[in-house]
Amino acid sequence: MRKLIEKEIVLATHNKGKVAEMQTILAPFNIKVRSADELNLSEPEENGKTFIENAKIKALCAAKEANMPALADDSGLCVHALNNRPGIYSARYNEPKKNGFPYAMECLNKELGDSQDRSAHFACALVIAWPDGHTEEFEGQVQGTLCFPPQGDKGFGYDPMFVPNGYKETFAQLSSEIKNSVSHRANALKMFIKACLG
Ligand code: ITT
Repeated sequence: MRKLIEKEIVLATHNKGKVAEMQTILAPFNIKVRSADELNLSEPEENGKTFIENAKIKALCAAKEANMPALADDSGLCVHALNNRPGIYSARYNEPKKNGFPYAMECLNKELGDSQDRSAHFACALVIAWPDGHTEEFEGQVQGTLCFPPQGDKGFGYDPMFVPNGYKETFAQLSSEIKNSVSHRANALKMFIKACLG
């Protein structure tokens, strides 16, 4: 396991919600965290078959372009009654970037129909890559239940539909402190912090 000795990294993501959460969780550590938008980094094609493969593509591309360690997050919502779809295709499921997440969530709810099983999990693969091509991988999950109609306006993406186990409100209603302590991203970041910053 390679430790991060550099004092500056780039987050290889163009998703502002992810950037905000990752910057908050990494704030107590003494590292300067830059964003991909800030450094004008390109968006490589995500043609992997797993969260880890896609995170690796993004991290390696950003590390080479920025010439500094890059931390990428590939994540998604896995709905159990739909065989874990949309999964790695969550950002492409009914084109939420074009049609909005309310529409994607409505489609998801329609697909579920009258299924009694509303369980789901968010998955997050984190890969840190160095400019020399070395990578380290971490995976986190959070289990929960999907509700409809969506509730709350915090967070991003599918948060208004997702009630994490042990809570009665969605990630979009709960405080960012709670989401950032129990989420898939928080769980993966805790592993990264322990392994690479500890
Ligand atoms: P980058 O590739 O630039 O990181 P992206 O948004 O395309 O940005 P992904 O390919 O990893 O990122 O897709 C993740 C999808 O899963 C996207 O639609 C998110 O909205 C959703 N998602 C991931 N984490 C989430 C979270 O914490 N809350 C709600 N939705 C989430």
